[in-house]
Amino acid sequence: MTGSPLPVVVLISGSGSNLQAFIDGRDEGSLPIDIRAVISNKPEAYGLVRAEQAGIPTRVLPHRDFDSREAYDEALRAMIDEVAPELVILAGFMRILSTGFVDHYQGRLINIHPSLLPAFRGLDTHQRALAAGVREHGCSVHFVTPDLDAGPVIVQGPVAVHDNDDPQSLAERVHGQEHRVYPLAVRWLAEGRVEMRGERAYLDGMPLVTAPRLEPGQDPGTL
Ligand code: NHR
Ligand code: GAR
Repeated sequence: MTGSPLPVVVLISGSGSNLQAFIDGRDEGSLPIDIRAVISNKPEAYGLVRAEQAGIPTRVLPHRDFDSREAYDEALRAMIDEVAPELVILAGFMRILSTGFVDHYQGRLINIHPSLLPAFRGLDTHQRALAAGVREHGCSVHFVTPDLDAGPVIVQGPVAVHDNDDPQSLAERVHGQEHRVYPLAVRWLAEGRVEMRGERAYLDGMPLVTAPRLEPGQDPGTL
């Protein structure tokens, strides 16, 4: 790996299994990032333990301490900018972010959403996918724009839906793909291969008219 690692901050609310995938990639040398801080809006998030075990500074910013979304987002922005990341990664962060916050990090803020966007924006995606009877589900890494779950997609990780799936079994299969595609997208950003221009994502200078898909079992190096 050449060049200096990309400074990032990871925002979480829960288990932090995607955070763990970043830590593992960093430790294995396949992901050139410097995780400057992990920030959670929930003090009990298990991802904070994962960060501490990996020697990464943690911060907690409970949203209940603030009167408005704007006040919360202002404090969050100050906390992030203190460590000067070039990329802010939402990894199971469950708070909607105001337009001012999103605009401040334009092109430097990404999320993983548990559906094949534009299908199933919002919450409870696995249950809704099963109720809709789709044969294919998955996850999408996208640049965050003010419009919820509507920013340009960088890469998707499809999974097959099985006849006997329940929301939990389906979520587990999607998680397997999340832990493959999210580090891949971050690596592309760290290598300068992906960027957002206007309302579109570009890979190697080419507009992503349809997002690349990493199939289950496919080697990420082939994309
Ligand atoms: N903010 C903006 N402006 N745009 C996006 O695309 C965002 C975002 C903030 C978070 C992640 C997202 C997802 O992948 C995300 C994308 C939380 C909610 C939500 O309704 C919706 C989408 C996402 C994250 N949150 C409730 C709220 O009032 C709280 C829910 C809870 O605490 O359980 O913020 O799906
Ligand atoms: C992931 O499945 C992610 O796609 C989803 O939360 C989970 C977090 O898991 N994100 C959202 O639903 C955002 N609204 P993790 O904490 O183990 O990484």
